[in-house]
Amino acid sequence: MNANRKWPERPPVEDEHALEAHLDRIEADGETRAFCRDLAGDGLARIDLGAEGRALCDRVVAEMDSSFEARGVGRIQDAWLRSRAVHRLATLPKVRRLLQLAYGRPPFAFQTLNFRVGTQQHTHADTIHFHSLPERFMCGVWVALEDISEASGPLAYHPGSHKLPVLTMKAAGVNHPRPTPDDYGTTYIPALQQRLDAAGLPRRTAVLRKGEALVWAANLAHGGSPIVDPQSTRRSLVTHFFFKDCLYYTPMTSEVEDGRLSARLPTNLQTGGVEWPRANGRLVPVGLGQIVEAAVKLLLRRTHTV
Ligand SMILES: O=C(O)CCC(=O)C(=O)O
Repeated sequence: MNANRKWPERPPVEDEHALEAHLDRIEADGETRAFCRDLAGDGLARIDLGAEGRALCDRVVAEMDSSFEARGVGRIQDAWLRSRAVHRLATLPKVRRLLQLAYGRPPFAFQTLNFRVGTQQHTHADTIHFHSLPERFMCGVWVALEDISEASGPLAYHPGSHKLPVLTMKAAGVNHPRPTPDDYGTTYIPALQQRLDAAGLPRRTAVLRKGEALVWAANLAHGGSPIVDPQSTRRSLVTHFFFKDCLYYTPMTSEVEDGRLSARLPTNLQTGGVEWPRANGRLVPVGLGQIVEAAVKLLLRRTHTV
């Protein structure tokens, strides 16, 4: 049986014309409708994580802050492996429920990133780091672990930019057969900026309260704005999600137009296992490096799956 048969081939939330019919079909409540309409229109939607979310933010800060003391540590990847609070916040049922309704496939968190101060990251879309076939079954969830100030270098984004065509390394101007991470800075970042300028899409910043989350669509252009107050903190947790039964890959090192995709073997934070990539319902081979990395995570993780 084709394992993909029961899932949509395009996320309903990425298909503005089909969205309203989808919301009626699933008998969506008011909160879900508002969330999906924002995500469809702007490529970004806010969720209030409530009292549980705010309490978890405090726990994450208490558990993680000392890890940033080592000089030079700017971000901590996959702290969910050792922090129960990070794991819980990254897999909150409220967020998973909204993602399931918006995308029509079960979501799964596959990685977390903790930050203590603003990232000042170049504007990019996650579709250059992580993508899927069918396309756009990926999103980011950014949680404010404290009240964010404008001076701390908040998340910046271009509403509507997710509707632009996905920019691949080749489309950005990388002409050699094996794109490298260096090509990202020299070619992809300026090419994306040029596209945004040409499209005239405005840039906004996200000044959130503790316990608020932002979901961004896979192709939304976003990054970190400049830090104005060097003493400020901007504690945040970013969780990246894929959705069930897709082919997961790393576009930056793929030749997308020629069909040579660097397949990924993402961990599923909810189950603690891996999600083997699939194309048309069939398992896709992944490289040995991916298998070793996934095995190490399975060995390292604590037993706090949900
Ligand atoms: O938090 C930020 O400033 C940017 C985070 C980001 O772009 C990402 O994790 O993809």
